[in-house]
Amino acid sequence: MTTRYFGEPIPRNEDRRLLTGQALFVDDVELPGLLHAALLRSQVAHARIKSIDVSAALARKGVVAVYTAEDLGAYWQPGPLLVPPPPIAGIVFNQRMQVPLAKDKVRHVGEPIAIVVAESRYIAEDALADIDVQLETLPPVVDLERALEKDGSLVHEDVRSNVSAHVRQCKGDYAKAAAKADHIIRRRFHYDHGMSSPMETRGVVAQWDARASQLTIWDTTQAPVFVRNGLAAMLGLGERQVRVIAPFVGGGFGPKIMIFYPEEVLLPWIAIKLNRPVKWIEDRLEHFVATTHERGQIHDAEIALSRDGKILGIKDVFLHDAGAYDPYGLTVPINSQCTLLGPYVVPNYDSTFTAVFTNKPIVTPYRGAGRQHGVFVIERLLDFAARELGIDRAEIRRRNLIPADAFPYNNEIIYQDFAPLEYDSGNYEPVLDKALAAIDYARFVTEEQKKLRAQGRHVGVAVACYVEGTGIGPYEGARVQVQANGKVSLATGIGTQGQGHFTSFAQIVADQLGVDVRDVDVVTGDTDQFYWGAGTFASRGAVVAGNAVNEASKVVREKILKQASEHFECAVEDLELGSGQVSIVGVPGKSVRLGELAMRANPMRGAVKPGTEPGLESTQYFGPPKGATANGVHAMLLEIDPDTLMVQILKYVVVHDCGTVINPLILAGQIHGGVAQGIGNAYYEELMFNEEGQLMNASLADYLLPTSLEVPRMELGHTVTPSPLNPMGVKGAGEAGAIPVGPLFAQAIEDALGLGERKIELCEIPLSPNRLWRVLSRADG
Ligand code: MCN
Repeated sequence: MTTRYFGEPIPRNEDRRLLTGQALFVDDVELPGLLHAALLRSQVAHARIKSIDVSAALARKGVVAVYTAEDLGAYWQPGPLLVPPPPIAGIVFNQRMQVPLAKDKVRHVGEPIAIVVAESRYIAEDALADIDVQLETLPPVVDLERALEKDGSLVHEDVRSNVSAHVRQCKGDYAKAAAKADHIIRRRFHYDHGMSSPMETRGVVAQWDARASQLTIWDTTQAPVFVRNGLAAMLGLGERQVRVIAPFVGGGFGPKIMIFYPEEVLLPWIAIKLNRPVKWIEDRLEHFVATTHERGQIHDAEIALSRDGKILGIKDVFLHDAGAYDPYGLTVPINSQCTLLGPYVVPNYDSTFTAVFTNKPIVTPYRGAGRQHGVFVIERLLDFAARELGIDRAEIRRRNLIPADAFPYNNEIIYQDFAPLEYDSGNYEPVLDKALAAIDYARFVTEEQKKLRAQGRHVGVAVACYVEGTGIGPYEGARVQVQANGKVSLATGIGTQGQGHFTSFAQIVADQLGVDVRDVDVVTGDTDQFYWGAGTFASRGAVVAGNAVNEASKVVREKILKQASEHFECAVEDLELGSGQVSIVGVPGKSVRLGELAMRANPMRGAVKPGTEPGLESTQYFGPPKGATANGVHAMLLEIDPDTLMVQILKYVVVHDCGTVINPLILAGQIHGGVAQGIGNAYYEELMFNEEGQLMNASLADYLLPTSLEVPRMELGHTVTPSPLNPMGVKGAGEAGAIPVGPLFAQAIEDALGLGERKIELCEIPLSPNRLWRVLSRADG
């Protein structure tokens, strides 16, 4: 097989449609008789519902229906979970799920109480003000530590505490290791609540065709098959009666998957009940309070080291803010717990977390899915250790890297997929070397920084390492089919939200079948096109769906060659595929086009020969035994103005190993996007809740997203350690950019301002200029 496309920076073939406004998004769906929905959401964080009177809203002209929990009958139940955790012995997990409309209590600002359906969104919004809800407000649980105080307010009374989950994982014997240590460094770290901000907010359109008994849903979901299966089960329909289409989705980043949102449960039910199509599009304010959040942890961590800077062990006790319900009260903090170990040899580890219910929006995975928090803790501990032991920051990292001959490397604890945390492969030192060389680290710390200081400039350097578990199961499938016109169609069940799947998957097919990459037509995210697919999350598209595409293409390739060998009456070995045809090697003019072979493989007459399958097509599945571990190092030169505390990134380097690369251009885009989000989460974005649980900055005027002015050009480098766990050797890359940016900022700012000499340490994220000013003023007394 010649690889004309695999590994090449092919421009994304979906971009023409996106850039010329041709791509369909959920809000573009217009249907005859379309109704519009708006939700009445709780204005308070914690209250008992005494009564709801919707009569005035119903009387408003143009209002078609108003529903509360009481109207839903047996349908009033939480939707299923995408990845429910298996029961694990010895783990406390008080899972509490959100219902579509609150009945007895509201538990966070933004929780839906009622839904109005009207002839227009304007009328629906106006009618919300007509609904009379009587609430008895309760003390809100906002602060993570106070949430655990005895006799305090309870988010879920039946749990009898605000503990959502409690998990301890150990490796070796930390206490013994600490007793022998030359240095023990303890610190407290805060990583605040945050959120994703996709360009397209969430949205659902539902249509019921009563004559065909067919429900069609356009949804901004990252997991259309999961939504189809869940709705079919909840509505008592056959799976074939429900079609879910996730058209182009303007960013997902995690929160558009994992749970069934109330709107996804309500709109299909309403469409059936009213026998009219209905649309709901989330507005930006709703996105701040009604789409799931992430982050919010407090770590008390300590690291034990030998005199020469070798890690002997780490102990970490942390609180994790689960929000009002905890569909993933385990997954996110387990990610933090595991990712803290990083690329380092940590012989002894003792980590305990308590996930806590609070009256804040629900926390689910968001790009990085809690890995940032673990990386922040270990990377900061290593910085402080380097300072205390008088070892260079890059050097202390190098001394502790897992050596290349130690793989597969078992970390002896359980990972987010509830399987043992084993790194399949890696070669960490060259990644570090490459990053240090690219940032010119040695010269900067020995010469350049002093020169700049002498000129009155405050420039700091930082380097941070991470590993990332990617490409976990369950399996994905793909169907590859050569059409009579010679073009190839590919269908997979995962959705796509901007990751370039239309191109990278086409590259795999094009190389296997010897066709032009533009002749591969890729369909994702439509349950009628492909029956199975868990969805796009955990950087698994390339590993899981990509390998399914490869397997299906390989089978079609074999079929093509067999068909052509019969056609030419020659051996398969004498044939080659290329330019959309099969040719006999060394015999000019002896070739047959794939379209013709496809027609021959689908004869209009005759019986199917025993042992053969008609058609040049194949459906294959791939599910890896466990996740593939990617790794990387980010390095940065940052200048800060000591008066205004505004920063400028002078240079940003990412060296990354995600195994074999399918498309370096797409990969670069993924890394850029991830770093941009990381920069936002590290420095600009801060969700500010007051003591009442009200989000005080729920607008893009007050919640600062980095723009193209704040996000620098990046220098990217790669090393390639193929994963042995899949035939293509790929590892995921979609989240990597976002993971180590927090510690990088903290380290660079400390270095630039010479905070180490003033004994000031930055142990919290986000580090907005305001926060930084508070920390510095506190330290200066
Ligand atoms: N890729 C590659 N070579 C590799 C690995 C990946 O060429 N060795 C390419 C893939 O073929 C794919 C892209 O990079 O086109 C991302 O692949 P992968 O890392 O497998 O990630 P997924 O396809 O599973 O996408 C999910 C991942 C996650 S978890 C989040 S969150 C995220 C992300 O991707 N959300 C995104 N990137 C995003 N990008 C956009 N624009 N929008 C989002 O919502």
